[in-house]
Amino acid sequence: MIRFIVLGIACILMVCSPALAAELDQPNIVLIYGDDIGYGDLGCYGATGIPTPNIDQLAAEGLRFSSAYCTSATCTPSRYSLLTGEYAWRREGTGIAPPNSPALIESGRTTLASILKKSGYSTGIVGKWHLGLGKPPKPDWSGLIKPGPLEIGFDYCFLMPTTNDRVPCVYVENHQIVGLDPKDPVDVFMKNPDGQPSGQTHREVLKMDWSHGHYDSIVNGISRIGFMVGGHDARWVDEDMSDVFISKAKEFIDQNSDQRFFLYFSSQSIHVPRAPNSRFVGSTHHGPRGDAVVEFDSCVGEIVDTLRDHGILDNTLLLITSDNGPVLDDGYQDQAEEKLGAHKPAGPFRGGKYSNFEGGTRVPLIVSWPGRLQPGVSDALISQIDFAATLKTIANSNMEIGSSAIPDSLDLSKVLLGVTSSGRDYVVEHAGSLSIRKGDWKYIEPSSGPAMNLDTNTELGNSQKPQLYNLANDPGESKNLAPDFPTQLAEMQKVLAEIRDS
Ligand code: NG6
Ligand code: CA
Repeated sequence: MIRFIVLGIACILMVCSPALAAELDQPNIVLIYGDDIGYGDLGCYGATGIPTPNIDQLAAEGLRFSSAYCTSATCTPSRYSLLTGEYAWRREGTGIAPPNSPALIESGRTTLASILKKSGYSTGIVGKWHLGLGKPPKPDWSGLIKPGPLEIGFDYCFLMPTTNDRVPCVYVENHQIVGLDPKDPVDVFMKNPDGQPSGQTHREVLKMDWSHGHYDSIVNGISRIGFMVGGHDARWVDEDMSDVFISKAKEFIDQNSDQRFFLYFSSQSIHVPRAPNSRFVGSTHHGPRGDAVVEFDSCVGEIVDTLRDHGILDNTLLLITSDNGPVLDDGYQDQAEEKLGAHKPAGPFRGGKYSNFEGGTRVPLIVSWPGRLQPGVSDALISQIDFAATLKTIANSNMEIGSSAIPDSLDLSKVLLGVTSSGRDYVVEHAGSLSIRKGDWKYIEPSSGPAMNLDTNTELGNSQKPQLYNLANDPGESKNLAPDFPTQLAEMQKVLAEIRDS
């Protein structure tokens, strides 16, 4: 259903003067990527107990998508697909990257970043990476950490290398750990190399206790996945991480405000361990999980203010979305479940992070280009797999790319800018299995995986039987219609098989 009258940018471009057209060309692009933020976690998607005024304002003045998807129900594959335009499930080894993972995207590959760089954009990433760094067998943590983002199209990077619950708990700027004392080199192990205190041996000293996993090295009073040695002066403080990332993002914008730029702001919020700055503690009744969403919203506000201060907000396309669906207890006892109340992190959808159900991959997507977009809600089907081809068009790139580059990415620029609400015919979702949504129908292929992730208390949507749901009247995927609609089922299976084999 089309819920907004489409005027939008195409009309402006058609009637405007060449000078204005040139001005509209090549907006700055800021992609704000949340971590584990669910469909229902933002005010503009129905959350009532978590104030997100900055995002809500962008949504009110821009476009809010109701059927936007990340490609996978976990981080690494979603991020891989986002940058490469290739479904991660086509590639071995693109699951959740461990602390010492070497770089997963080969140097020189065509990516969203390299396309924009070749189109004249200055390109930067600030925040979570989680796509591996360095050459096999593992990164040279105390030396030059490469390849990484700079080898696939970014001019600048300031990274949390993996996740905030994994070692090494240090920032990497371009090819080196920030603030590393050469006399205290960093190394990373999966077994305790030196008998150091851990979350298992010294549980009583932790400021946030773990619930499953996360019981190795203790950094900033929180035990993590994996062991790190060294780098004591370089270790991060979780409560300051958002401020650190925002200050680096501002620096990048300051330095590039007189030229086109692409900033991929990849927040750690609201991944565990959730440790928002004290300014945000208590800003919701939902404990650290809710407060971390508010901190994320504040970061969005700071980026918008910085763009406005430079007078470039009106020529900046902002995208706000998330890498996978929500989770409550992802390994730390932070009262996310106890303080949930009536809040529905996945909105009307079933499952969450790790799940084949819609909660795993249906995510918020807000698109803002102040003054350029007709405000509204779009029900178009769109996936983050499409960002590469879509932003290539919006960046007015003439770059010739081979057929093997960004192979699964579709140019949905008209959808993203609200010129049409006719999006993808289908979208592939990936968790333990593959699913496909086509129109209102959703098919989940059979699998022998467990029905529940017992650690996180998530319904995974795995079943040995094929599942078919009609999302129009059953968004919560409660009634399996596969036995009743064999023709529809066969059609969905055929389309998914074709995509898989293509
Ligand atoms: C899981 C971790 C979880 C989280 C996830 C990655 C355990 C028991 N669970 O393996 O806490 O780190 O990996 O999250 O270790 S993601 O958002 O980066 O995909
Ligand atoms: Ca994530």
